[in-house]
Amino acid sequence: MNGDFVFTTKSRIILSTFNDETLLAADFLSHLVANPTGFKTKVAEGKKPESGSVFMMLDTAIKDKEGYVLTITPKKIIIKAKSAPGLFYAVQTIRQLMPVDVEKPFVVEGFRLAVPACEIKDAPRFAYRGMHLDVCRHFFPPGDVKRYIDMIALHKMNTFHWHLTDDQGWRIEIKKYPRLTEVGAFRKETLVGHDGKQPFVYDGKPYGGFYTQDEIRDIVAYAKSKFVTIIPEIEMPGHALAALAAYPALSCTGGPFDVYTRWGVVDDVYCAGKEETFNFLEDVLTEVIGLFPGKYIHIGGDECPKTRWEKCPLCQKRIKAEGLKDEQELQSYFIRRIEKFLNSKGRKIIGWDEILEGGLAPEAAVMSWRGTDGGIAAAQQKHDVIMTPGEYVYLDHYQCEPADQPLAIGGYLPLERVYSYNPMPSELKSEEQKYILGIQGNVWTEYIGTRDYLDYMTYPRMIAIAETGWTQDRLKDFDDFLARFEASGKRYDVMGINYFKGEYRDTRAVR
Ligand code: TNX
Repeated sequence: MNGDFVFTTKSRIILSTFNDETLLAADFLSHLVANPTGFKTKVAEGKKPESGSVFMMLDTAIKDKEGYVLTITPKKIIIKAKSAPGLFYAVQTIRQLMPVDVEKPFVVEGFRLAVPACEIKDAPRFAYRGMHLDVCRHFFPPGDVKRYIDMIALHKMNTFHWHLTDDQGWRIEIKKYPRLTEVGAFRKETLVGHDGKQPFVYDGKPYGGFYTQDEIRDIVAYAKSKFVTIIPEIEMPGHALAALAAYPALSCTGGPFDVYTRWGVVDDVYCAGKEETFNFLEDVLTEVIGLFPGKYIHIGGDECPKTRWEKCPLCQKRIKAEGLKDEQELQSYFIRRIEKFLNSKGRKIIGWDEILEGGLAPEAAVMSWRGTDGGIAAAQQKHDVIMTPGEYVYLDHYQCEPADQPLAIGGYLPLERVYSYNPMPSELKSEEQKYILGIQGNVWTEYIGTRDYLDYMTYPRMIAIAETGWTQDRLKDFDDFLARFEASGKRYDVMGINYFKGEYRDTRAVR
């Protein structure tokens, strides 16, 4: 089909099913058009397409929950989808077909908003397509978080995993425990350079920040308007030093502690022998549940040294009383107990793959980060899995030869290698494959302290992850992806995204 559809002052957006959710997709398109053109496309309810307008309808004949059929002719645009997210993804596709100046947040004189005629029938490969952001090692203010969510939505991903607590900072206001943010959200200074290298050098600058509950509610609503679900992560039993600095009685030794100023893994963790620990965490999680409506709560579970538990009389007493074999099983007890609580509130837990050790909690979903073995094992045990292996999707790793790059944690993960990943492990039998819900990229921020550097590390590698989550493996082609990125890169320039512009190929690959 030839020609263009051109948005004019008369264009309307007609919704055949008018409700809060479909309206979000329509409003998003209306705003998109308004920015560079200066005119508002009215949203109205109606049963029939109109010439010069966009018609959106829900269609039960479309099988995939997030799928859509988009038909653009010079006369009109028709979008059909099973549900509102599908309408929204069709709008994001329209956006990608628009001239890049559509991204300008002001009126562009003489702007002709045209989209080429075409028909697109599309649906995602995986139901879970996510990005994680660590706001503990470095804090990113609400505006940066929303911008990150915008990029998730632009790339048709649907989940934002928000890593809110860790040794170096507690970032979420909890009304019942004000010291978590008064004390736990700030550290005295930060290590300079890589950890492990002695003598340690610190920058001498106090650092911190947190989100108030009002800010969190605002961000959750913002994400919802872009069909992004937020999974909050509250780390336990390890990576908890910021909380222990605020409430040292929750540790095995009683402290005192400082919010951590280095990186890595800390021996002091929540005491698994004290009832106070569980009371505290249940109180915290109760407030968290009130803020985040999604079904999953991430409880961490990774990198929890057992050093303190081995020596702690209360932890040892718990091991005996509960008939547990060892400290691994104590960790499993800890997670199961928290799971029971969250299940009783209608929520499900996700944890990092360490939660397999000592036995998985009955309903837990697993994020496989130490390679893919944890994900495979969990799927074989009929547990849901998100694939997020370090060697393919850890965007804190170097993306080209490190020599002339700003400091990063290590590793080597060029765009081509990210793109090459197939989240479905070949080891799984066909009936086990359904437990692989999808893929997620992780951005840990020990060495990422600014928004510019966050952009640099995240894009375009995030886009490769988004495509892997959406596109069937047999249709993926790196050369084609690169060629398309050449064009879409201009869009990110207009958006002010400081994406990496160096070597995208895996120069270490054995070909
Ligand atoms: C491991 S991934 C961690 C994080 C670090 C990251 C650095 C995971 C569950 N734990 O605490 O930030 O490595 O790459």
